[in-house]
Amino acid sequence: MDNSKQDKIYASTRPRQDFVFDASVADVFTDMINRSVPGYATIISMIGVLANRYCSPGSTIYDLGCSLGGATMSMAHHIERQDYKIVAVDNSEAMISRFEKSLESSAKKQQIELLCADIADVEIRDASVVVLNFTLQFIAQERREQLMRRIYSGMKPGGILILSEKIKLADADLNALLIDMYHQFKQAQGYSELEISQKRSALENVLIPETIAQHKTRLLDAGFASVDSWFQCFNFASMIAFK
Ligand code: GEK
Repeated sequence: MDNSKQDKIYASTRPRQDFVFDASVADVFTDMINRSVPGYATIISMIGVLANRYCSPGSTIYDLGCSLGGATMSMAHHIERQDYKIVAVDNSEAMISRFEKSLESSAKKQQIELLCADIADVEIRDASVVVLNFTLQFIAQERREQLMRRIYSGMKPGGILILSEKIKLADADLNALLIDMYHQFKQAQGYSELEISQKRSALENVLIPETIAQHKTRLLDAGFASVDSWFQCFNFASMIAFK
């Protein structure tokens, strides 16, 4: 699999269409997410470190919305114990088939189960670590609360949820500033103004960001004992919640 292809999807003018995780996105996804999510590499590697710390004997780890398996593979490489498994889920056939292919030659494949499914339909059981790395933002807002409750009830006491999201800020001026800084970041990553604006418009109805306060309230309401963020760069953040 060629994971190094450059993302040129929005480089020339194209009719406005909602963003989907199809084959053309899956083909360039590694490049796309690295150049579009500030701090992605740091978050991925810290997910591995956290998973090693919280993975308990015989437990299951869930990577919900796994795409090509960035977080799954980081966890598999960091976790020192052997008595665990990772269930990696994505509802994009294009993502799962590419991830499956890349796993064929991996020494970690015994540890990992791939599911092409909607995360709303996956039973969460005996989970010590649950990862939602930039996935919840694509779930309809009215479905988020129930998902969090299901995740919470499938987790072991002492387990952690890692939730990374594009966020919005309550203050309109600060929100505008962070979006602006983010667009400068994308330009520095080599994206043109046309690419930035076409992608933004494609994501408008698809990626619905919330404030950190909204996420915290939902997680606490779902039963989590404590929640805080451990990473933020511009309007991208990652939170940890303890059961
Ligand atoms: C990473 N976590 O590299 N059920 C299953 N999967 C879904 C659903 C759903 N309902 N909705 C969206 N997805 C990855 C990056 S990308 C983030 C995650 C981004 C999947 C979707 O198919 C896509 O692969 C992933 O969630 C979001 O650490 O592109 O900004």
